Amino acid sequence: MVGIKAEPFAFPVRHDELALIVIDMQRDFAEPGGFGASLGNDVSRITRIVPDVKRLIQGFRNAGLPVIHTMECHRPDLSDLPPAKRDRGNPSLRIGDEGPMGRILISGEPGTAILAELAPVKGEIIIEKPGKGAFYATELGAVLRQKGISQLVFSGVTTEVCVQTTMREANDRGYECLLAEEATESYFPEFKAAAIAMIRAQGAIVGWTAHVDDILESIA
Ligand code: TIU
Repeated sequence: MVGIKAEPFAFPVRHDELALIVIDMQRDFAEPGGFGASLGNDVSRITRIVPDVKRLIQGFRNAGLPVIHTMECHRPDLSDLPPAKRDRGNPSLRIGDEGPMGRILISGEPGTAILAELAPVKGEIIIEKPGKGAFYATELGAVLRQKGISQLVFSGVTTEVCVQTTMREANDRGYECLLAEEATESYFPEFKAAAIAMIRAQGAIVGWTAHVDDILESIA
């Protein structure tokens, strides 16, 4: 078995147990007027990774490997939104408020949708999650068990928030995790760099990191 070229050492890939997770590539994080912008962030950084996320998704689709999309969002009645999350910081619009793309981070609203270029196709799983981690209060664990998945390639946003939180949740559950470097982004370049460094430090304490080209070559 030839592993995927990765840091801190080759990723011991088992193609029949591998899936791609695309974290929160939603308009709310990438477009003006959404949740990310309401927190004061420059959202233009996020759209720059769309081509790399797209070719990663396409590679998994071409290989017949599962692609799982997540969306950070809440129920319209806000019953899954802890007040501590709604009230955190000093956002110009809070979760549930009416914004230019509909209610901020609410399931089914236009702004909550996945970017059109990265939209899921028929048969792909979409996990709606109320937290930063994709395992908390979702069916993700059951879905992966049912599909016999034990290795996860990660992409999406933001690197140090929802992506890293989900990688840590997955790592503790026994999954081997590989982060696709060009297919993830943060509003803060220094946080992306730090997250990549801390994930693969100490002999892959949280997981591996690799370039999109090397991942695609392995599954081609
Ligand atoms: N604010 C921020 O960096 N991220 C989030 O709130 N959600 C995700 O990372 N998806």
